[in-house]
Amino acid sequence: MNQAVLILIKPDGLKKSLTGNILTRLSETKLEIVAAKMVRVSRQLAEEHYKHLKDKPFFEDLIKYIQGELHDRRKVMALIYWGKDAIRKCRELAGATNPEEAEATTIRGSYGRITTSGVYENVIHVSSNEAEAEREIKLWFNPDEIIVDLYPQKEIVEKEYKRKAWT
Ligand code: IDP
Ligand code: MG
Repeated sequence: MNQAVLILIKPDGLKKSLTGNILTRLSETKLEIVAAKMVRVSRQLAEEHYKHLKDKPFFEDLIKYIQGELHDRRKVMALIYWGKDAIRKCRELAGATNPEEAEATTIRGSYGRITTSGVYENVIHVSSNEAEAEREIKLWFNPDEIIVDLYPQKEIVEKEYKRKAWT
């Protein structure tokens, strides 16, 4: 069954120059990358992405972490991988949420750490199931940024829509 999954290379992954290593590891899955971009993460986007954790004691630190405030890198790399069993394959490669518990051969086991203040710096986000993947992909991407049609879409005409153009 073909699935789409949202991958984020988190600010610690970018700061440690791990983008190439992580993408190389993910290429073992033989999945197809169907979207990729750098994103400056607003507080609103961060809170919406992690809304299932809103009541956790680490929520505020998590929001700061994904916004890059702990690493002086205010960006993440967002990608969509697509193909057979994409979620299971990517989550297996990513490893456990707690980087100290993640198998040493996984991405989080290789590159993650827990800071002295208790932040799980686990370098990568991977959607946890199909419903979450759809919710997250629709949050992070517009349909025209994805090179396949993942979900039903419509055409809209926006009047007085302000955007930047090349001078
Ligand atoms: P996942 O990223 O493996 O799907 P989630 O439970 O969805 O795990 O948690 C989202 C993120 O929140 C984790 O990747 C990690 O950065 C952070 N997190 C989760 N649990 C803890 C915790 O107990 N302490 C600190 N940070 C946590
Ligand atoms: Mg999760």
